Amino acid sequence: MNKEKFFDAMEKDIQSANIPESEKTKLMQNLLHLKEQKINLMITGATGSGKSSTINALFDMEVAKVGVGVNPETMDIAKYELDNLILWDSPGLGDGKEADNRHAKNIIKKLNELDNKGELLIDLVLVILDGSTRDLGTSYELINKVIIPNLGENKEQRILVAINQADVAMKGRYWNYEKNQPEQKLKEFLDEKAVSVKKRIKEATGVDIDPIYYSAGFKEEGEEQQKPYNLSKLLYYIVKATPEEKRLSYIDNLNEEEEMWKDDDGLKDYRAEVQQSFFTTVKEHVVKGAEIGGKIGSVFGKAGEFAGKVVGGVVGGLIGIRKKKSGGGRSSGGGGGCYITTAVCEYQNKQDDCYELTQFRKFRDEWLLNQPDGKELISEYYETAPQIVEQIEKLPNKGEVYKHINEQYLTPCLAYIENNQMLQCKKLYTEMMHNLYEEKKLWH
Ligand SMILES: Nc1nc2c(ncn2[C@@H]2O[C@H](COP(=O)(O)OP(=O)(O)O)[C@@H](O)[C@H]2O)c(=O)[nH]1
Ligand SMILES: [Mg+2]
Repeated sequence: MNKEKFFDAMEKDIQSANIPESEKTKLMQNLLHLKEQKINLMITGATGSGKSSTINALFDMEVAKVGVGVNPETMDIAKYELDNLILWDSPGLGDGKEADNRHAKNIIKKLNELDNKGELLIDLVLVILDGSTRDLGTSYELINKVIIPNLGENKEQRILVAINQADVAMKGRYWNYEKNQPEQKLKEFLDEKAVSVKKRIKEATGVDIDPIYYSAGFKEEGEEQQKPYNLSKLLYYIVKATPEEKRLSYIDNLNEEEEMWKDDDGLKDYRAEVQQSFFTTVKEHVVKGAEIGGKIGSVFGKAGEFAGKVVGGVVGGLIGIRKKKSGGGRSSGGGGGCYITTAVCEYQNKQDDCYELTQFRKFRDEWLLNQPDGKELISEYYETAPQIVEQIEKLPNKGEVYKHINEQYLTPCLAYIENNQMLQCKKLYTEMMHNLYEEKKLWH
């Protein structure tokens, strides 16, 4: 099947956007630059730890080209190419002395390889540990002696450690198969395991790594598919650790089965976080230098929806988050960029071009943007506001919450703007964001 690609959707959006040609040119240049970015992800770990299962769970492997190594020295490392996403599946240690020596040599070589720009080829190494084995000795050997010494300068930024097979970490006990999640006992066991792995690595190398645990799930002949657990958390870790410019290349290649991404520890809304990461890349690297500011959502509406469909709910609406939810009536969210004010106004049945929204947008674009910390504040706002609104929308008493926000913050802010007390307005708005962000944690 020939899928439409995310970059193509973005390109179409740019071409048909209602913005000056000069801005289109800039956006296209930025987009072309991003299109050339390749991610090289190495996945390593002991044979049987679940590398293949993990790759299959995360990515849409049907289109993967398998690179067959002809060179006996590199034959052990399998290469998969999914557009700009390149996976290197490399055995870790534990296959006997001779094989281990060869694997170590191959990994070291790969980690030191440079791309055609003279930069390190491998962006990120994901080390997979088998959570069901007690003896992680060879894995520590792999991490502490083979990988970490060969990561170059910013070691912490190039390695992730993930403990797989969380379901059978206590031989299947305390795993709730119905809910597909660990019971408290197993949770504690896994948390401790993560802490002890962290400690062992820190002691041996001084490098700080926070391992996560998950289950890649599995399918056995004649049995029901066991779904992954914390797969979205794993993806969140991977995306966050990937250089910003390269992140969009994941979008086209994620596993489209929504079921795969559903079960996780719920400590964060991982899918929303991933979505935010992609959004940040669009904002910082596609829109860079182009004067479309608040129009970002209206320009990339289609690409946003497209991304939502393509990745089976992982990315959700991406850029058009608010737009999508409102079923088309709202050009606001992305278009206007005042998520919270828009939500409040909408709740009061006010139009997108109402007096309040217009004032707030003017405040943002004509005053705040020109303040030394303005850009940063606005950028932070784009990161957090959609999440806040999304949470409020789920609350049974959202009307009360909007009313409270309006009385406590927006009305006084508007009064400040009218009196030309911009600094006070900024102060109160910032305070509101901070408070809502903190309160949001209590809403789950
Ligand atoms: N119970 C359970 N089994 C798993 C999980 N991940 C992988 N497996 C099983 O572990 C075995 C080895 O997995 P595989 O992906 O081939 O490991 P690789 O050698 O590292 O590529 C297979 O039988 C998988 O079905 C998991 O999360 N839970
Ligand atoms: Mg394998």
